Amino acid sequence: MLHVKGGTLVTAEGSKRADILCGADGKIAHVATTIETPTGCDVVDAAGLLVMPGGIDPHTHMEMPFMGTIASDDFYTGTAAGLAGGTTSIIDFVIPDSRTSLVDAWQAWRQKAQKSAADYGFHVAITHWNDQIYHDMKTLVEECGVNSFKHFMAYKNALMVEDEAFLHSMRRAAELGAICTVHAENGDAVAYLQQDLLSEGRTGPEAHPVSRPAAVEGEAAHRAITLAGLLGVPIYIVHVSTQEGVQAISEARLRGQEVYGEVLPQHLVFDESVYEGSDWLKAAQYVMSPPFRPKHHQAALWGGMMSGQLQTTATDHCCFCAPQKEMGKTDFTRIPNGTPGIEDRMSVLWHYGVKTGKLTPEQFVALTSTNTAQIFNMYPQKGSLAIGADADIVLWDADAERTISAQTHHQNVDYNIYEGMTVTGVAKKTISKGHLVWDEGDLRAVRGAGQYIARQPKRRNVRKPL
Ligand code: DUC
Ligand code: ZN
Ligand code: ZN
Ligand code: ZN
Repeated sequence: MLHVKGGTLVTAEGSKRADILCGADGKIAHVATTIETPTGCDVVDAAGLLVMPGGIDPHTHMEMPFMGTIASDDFYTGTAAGLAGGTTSIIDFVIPDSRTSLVDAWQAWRQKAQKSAADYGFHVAITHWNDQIYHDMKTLVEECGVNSFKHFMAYKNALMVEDEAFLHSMRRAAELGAICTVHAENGDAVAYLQQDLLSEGRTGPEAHPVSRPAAVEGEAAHRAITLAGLLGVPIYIVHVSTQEGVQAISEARLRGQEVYGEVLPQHLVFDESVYEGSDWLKAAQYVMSPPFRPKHHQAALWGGMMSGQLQTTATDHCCFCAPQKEMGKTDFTRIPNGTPGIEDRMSVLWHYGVKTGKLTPEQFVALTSTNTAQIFNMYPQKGSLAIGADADIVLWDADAERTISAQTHHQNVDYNIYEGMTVTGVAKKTISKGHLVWDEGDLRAVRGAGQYIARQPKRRNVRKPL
């Protein structure tokens, strides 16, 4: 048992002074203004700290096989790093190859994730369509605790889904009470522009953003929303990075369509200038998709979060070390796409969002935890501080500073995109299922302590089709 004493509770609904008692079952046993410490119960001093639901990162790629290599953070190192940054749950992605059934792939990912130090769930990627997939989706939703599917409109000749298959998948998911998520970039256009650039001899990382301009995301976001609208089903767009994307989502929501959008903190902080300069590796370290954009897109992303048109933040945490990035030394299209960041999401969002006055602490909780729990139907088990919820809690020091560096981070990767950045807002202590796993610099993550989050289907208001 753990008594979190003397802190200020912050949830998506509001803030109040209160104590929390975490039970031996890993759940919140009691919440009250003052609680008497039961005998034999450890006390965690939260005086002067904000006590918030642990972060949920709904978009990570631990040990993901991708672009001829495997992401370097595995389920243990990646989730442990998350705990050090206040994130207590992830939703990762099962990426089936064309020879493996969805259910077998899900099983293989469950196996890999056994080493997780924090709780985890899975979205399952649908890359094509056939009768077996139709049946497997039902098994996944009804027997495997999967209530979301992923679609890549990018990565032609690899993960890219055709529109017809996407429609089949969206209809099937809605029938089952699952939600579809989508990486919105026009994969045909990207492939075309990549070839164009290579044929002009533009082989370096500075060509990467040129091959995936904002319009490529805008078109795909519009198309995904239109296709979902044809069927009257909800859609969740991952890593929205452009004004065009925000606009497409906002307009659809104003029409009454159920559309959600996710933001990555790195898109709020970095712009396309990261690809300039003579240091090849440094530029390659920022190669991810969607790429970093001209600066003006950041205002649209902030506006979307402040107004509630964008609901979640994630990291797309996908680590590749220098030798992996160097696979694309002579051809930018072969640089493994991905940036690390699970450990830094909450601090970076607090520093640039709450400290600047753009977001309230309550909005911060909504954006880092509660909205995700609600959309993916884990609420109130996750994303809340209610009695009976999982005791996943972060004790936040709103005034402490830390300087981010690969020298001190816990992510299994040899660089940090935020290297040298000093941020205000630090996870002082993290509690996972009632256990203190991060205590002011002391990481006590336990390999295998993380449990699978079986997510139930959610019957949604299927709207009238367009
Ligand atoms: N984008 C990345 O940068 N990495 C993993 C997959 C993705 O869509
Ligand atoms: Zn059949
Ligand atoms: Zn993506
Ligand atoms: Zn991703």
